[in-house]
Amino acid sequence: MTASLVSEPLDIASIRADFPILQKILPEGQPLVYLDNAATAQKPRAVIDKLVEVFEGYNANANRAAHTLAAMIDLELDAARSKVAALLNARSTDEVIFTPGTTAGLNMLAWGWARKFLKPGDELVISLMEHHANFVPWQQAALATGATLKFFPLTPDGRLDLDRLSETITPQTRLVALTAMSNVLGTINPIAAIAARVREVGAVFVVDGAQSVPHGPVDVQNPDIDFLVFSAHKIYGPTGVGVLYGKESRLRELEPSIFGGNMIRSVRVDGSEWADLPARFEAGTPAIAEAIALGTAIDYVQAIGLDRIAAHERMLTERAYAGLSEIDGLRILGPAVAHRGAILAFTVEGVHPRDLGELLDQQRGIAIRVGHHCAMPLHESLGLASSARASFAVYNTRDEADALVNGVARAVKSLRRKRS
Ligand code: 7TS
Repeated sequence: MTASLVSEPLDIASIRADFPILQKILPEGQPLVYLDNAATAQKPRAVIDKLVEVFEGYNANANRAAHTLAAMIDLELDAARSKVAALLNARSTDEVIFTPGTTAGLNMLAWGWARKFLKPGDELVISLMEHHANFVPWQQAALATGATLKFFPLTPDGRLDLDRLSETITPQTRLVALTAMSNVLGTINPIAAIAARVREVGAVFVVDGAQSVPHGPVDVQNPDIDFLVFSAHKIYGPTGVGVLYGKESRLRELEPSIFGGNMIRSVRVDGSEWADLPARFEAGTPAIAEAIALGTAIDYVQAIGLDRIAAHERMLTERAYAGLSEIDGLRILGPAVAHRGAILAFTVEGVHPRDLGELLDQQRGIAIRVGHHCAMPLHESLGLASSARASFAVYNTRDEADALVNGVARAVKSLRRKRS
């Protein structure tokens, strides 16, 4: 594959043609404007076709090859694992564990690492901008072990406050778990600076890549991180499957937390021994076709180029940010565009986010998310119960960014008129 040129604009029309759902006309007669990509991304034809190919062509259980179909499925699953390893720049496919998703991966770490190693006096660092999936498992691990849950201070505009890095991550810190990109504030966190401090104190660094991996290049070796989790469904792949990347030395410390078939070397009546990596952390039948189709989704984004995807989404974000900022009483949560990815959450004075979401959907076919976006502590710290959120993907257009801005402006006017 030739190196992609960031400066070369993407052919969005041909990208859109790859996504059957984007051709859909909604019941009210409008085309779909899908701006809820942070919740889940739509699937290109190639991913949908891959699922059909597996189920029609060579469906079998995995890791049991004794017949032709089983051998084919194992080959395909191995190929998908290699594609994930290449995407992340992992040192080996043994460092790639298929999981049911980001939430499952983080729970595996909270059970298999935090609950195994933490004791009273130890510190665990997260932040208030974490999704509940990167919040509750650590909170519960801290409660169970007596370790202290510490919060990385945020700046008033919603960034991690690096001025307080050394007092936050200290020699007492055993584990730091942070999102690479906030699913509400859109903040892109300075993973390299944090990784360097985590190394200094000898702690473990867990990166929640659910929102970052789909939107730009990632390299687990640079900066050097221990664990990274993400979900296939946010990177144009199927639901039900995700990835736990772990540095081999860390995976060897991690205790399995789900036991059963495939993850054992031997089982005796008085005890068991675990299989080697990665099988040790893949008990039971995995989401086989879905994991294989994740490989296809990775091919899809690699062919476009993650750097070009990032550049296109940045253009959309800048445009929508500027337009929304003009609307009277509208407040965008989080930092300036320079520090954020393709997520814009906002509130409007005197307008309930739910009413706004309903109007955009019904009158304009614009799908956004409203609510607390599984980040209740963050909303609470901002004095909010909920917000409205638009989030972009590679197939979104300039016109859709404008439709969002115009749609919000008109909806706000009409909701305010109704109230007065
Ligand atoms: N971490 C982050 C940063 C997320 O945004 C999400 C999902 C998760 C973890 C959990 O991923 P899952 O695939 O295991 O569910 N975020 C969202 C969202 O913002 N709207 O819907 C799901």
